[in-house]
Amino acid sequence: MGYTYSYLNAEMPDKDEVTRKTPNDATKQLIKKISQDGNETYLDRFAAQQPQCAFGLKGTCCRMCQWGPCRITEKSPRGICGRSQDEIVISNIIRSLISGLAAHARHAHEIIYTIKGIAAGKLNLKLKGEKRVYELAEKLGLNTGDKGLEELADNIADILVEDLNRMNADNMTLLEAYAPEERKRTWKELGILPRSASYEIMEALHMTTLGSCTDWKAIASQEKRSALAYCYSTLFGSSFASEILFGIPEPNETIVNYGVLKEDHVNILVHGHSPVMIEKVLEKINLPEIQDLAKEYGAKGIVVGGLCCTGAELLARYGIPSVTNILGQEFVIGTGAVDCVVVDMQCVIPGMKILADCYGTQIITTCNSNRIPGAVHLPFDPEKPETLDADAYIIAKTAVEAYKNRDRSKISIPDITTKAVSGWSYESITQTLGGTDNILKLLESGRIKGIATVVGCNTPKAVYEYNHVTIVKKLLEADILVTTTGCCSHALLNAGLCNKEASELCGEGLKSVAEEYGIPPVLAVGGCVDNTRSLRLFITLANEAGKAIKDMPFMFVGPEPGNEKTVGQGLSFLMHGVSNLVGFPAPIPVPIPKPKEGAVDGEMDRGSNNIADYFGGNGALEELGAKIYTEPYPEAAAQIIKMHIKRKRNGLGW
Ligand code: MSK
Repeated sequence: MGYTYSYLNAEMPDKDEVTRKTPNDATKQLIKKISQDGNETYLDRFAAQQPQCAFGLKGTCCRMCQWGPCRITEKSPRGICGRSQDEIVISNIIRSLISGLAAHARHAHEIIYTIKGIAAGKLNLKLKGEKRVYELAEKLGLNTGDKGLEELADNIADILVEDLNRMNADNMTLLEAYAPEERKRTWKELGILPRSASYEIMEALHMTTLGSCTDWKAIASQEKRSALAYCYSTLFGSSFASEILFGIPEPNETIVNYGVLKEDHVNILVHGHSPVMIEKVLEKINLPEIQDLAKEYGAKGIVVGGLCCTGAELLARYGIPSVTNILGQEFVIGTGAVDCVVVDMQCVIPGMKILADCYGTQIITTCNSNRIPGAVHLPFDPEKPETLDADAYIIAKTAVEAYKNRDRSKISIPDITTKAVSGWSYESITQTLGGTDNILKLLESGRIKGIATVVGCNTPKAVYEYNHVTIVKKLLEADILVTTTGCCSHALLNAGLCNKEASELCGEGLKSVAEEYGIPPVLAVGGCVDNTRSLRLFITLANEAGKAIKDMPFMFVGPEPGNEKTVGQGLSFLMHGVSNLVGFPAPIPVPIPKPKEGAVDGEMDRGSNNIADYFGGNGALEELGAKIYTEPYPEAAAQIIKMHIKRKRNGLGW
């Protein structure tokens, strides 16, 4: 029996329901095994947290000063300072958004300063993304002259840093270079053009602290400004910088899922978001002496597997098998076969270390922002990179040495692997499908009805991976092409939906396209910052059609929202006119219909509140041409997406 929250119009699953309905059999096996081993996971802690705080779930708790906390009820409609529900709810949302913005900015900072370190000759790494460097140089109007690759990359890095840090009112350079003209006009009219990540974080915190802004609409405008800073400084910034550093990925075939781990091999997992240190560690793992060391300890070899977005990036670039996502990180430790997890930044949950201690797994942290007590810590700092090579060597050696400490009585690896094609970039999608003009023809003819980017985290509030997989299967049946990133991509990869044979699950139109062009119907485009690749595709296709994006049959879908970073992901697309479908109510009171006063026939009044009406009603629609739909039940969610795409096609006369 799950947990019912009537004031959210939603139910949440308990452990039994997750075990029954989660789509990956490997997960089912591991949930049972970990329980039998007497250990707990997030599922047990989620149960212990029930019932969850109604004020927190609705966003009506204010902790932005030390007078409170204040909670909004019918009896107390204002906080002690006089703040209303609207001001509190929108302030909570913007604070989530800028936390996500700060996380992606930190990611961008590490990658961009790595480029600068290479250009300065301080880092023993090579730039692999020559193509992206020259494209960006041209797009940003740089004088290439007789500059070498490193110098040009350094010039670009300076521009990316400026977009992170600008304090004056100049426009953001990447936004100017990549945003559609129609949108730039819209944002200018709305007065929401951002300065930089740092400035908008500062302003958002300033506006929402005690005694600052009490106009919820002004805070909503700052929300939109911050979302644009998020999109163009930290998503585009991180994604482009990674491509400069590691190259633009190419599609590759590989094997994924828990069964890639091998009992008689050293199993090393890599986890997080910023794979600079890992790049070096991989180099060291391949050294003959490290391979020999593994054999000395009795292992037949070394397996490297990926978790979360570092996993998604390595899968995209090198075909390194990915295993699972944020909520699978405890399950994979429960195999008892993981010798070491090397983590960099973000989405590394404390529960993983607790479980690692139960199964004798070594954790190594490589980012000063992500320290974990009891873990070996060897941080990478692009501004002090002198020890990078030596540290990477120690990490590779420590990981291999952990094999000899493994408790062999607790090993059980689900024998489940899945074939997948990954590594789709903006370039490879457009080239493989015959160019943007041809993709447009496929859309117009209806062989592809629309494109949905289905992305994001997992949440304990939904059956693990069930929403991701159920929604996408329904979209494929309806001839809707899917792009995916991040934790959602792991669910879809493991479910076999990123495999060419998944064309069998598609409607006739999409099936024929997948077979003709040799693509899977779900294109895994990388880690969460690589949502830019789908956004660029939407921008170019709309441009090719001579339409605004808001008129095109596209949608952003976040079926299992979890991290604070997801707020900005959805809003980035919303700002461009792409409507969102979110799989669980955001911390905004849900407008629940109420019996009409004096009505005798059960007639209801539509429920309403300003913030829900803005994002899910006419407010955002009138300003941006897009809105946010919320639907926790995946079958109903798929129906909403199909209807949305159909409406857009009707509008275009397609
Ligand atoms: S790892 S941000 S849980 S997608 Fe990027 Fe997954 Fe969300 Fe972290």
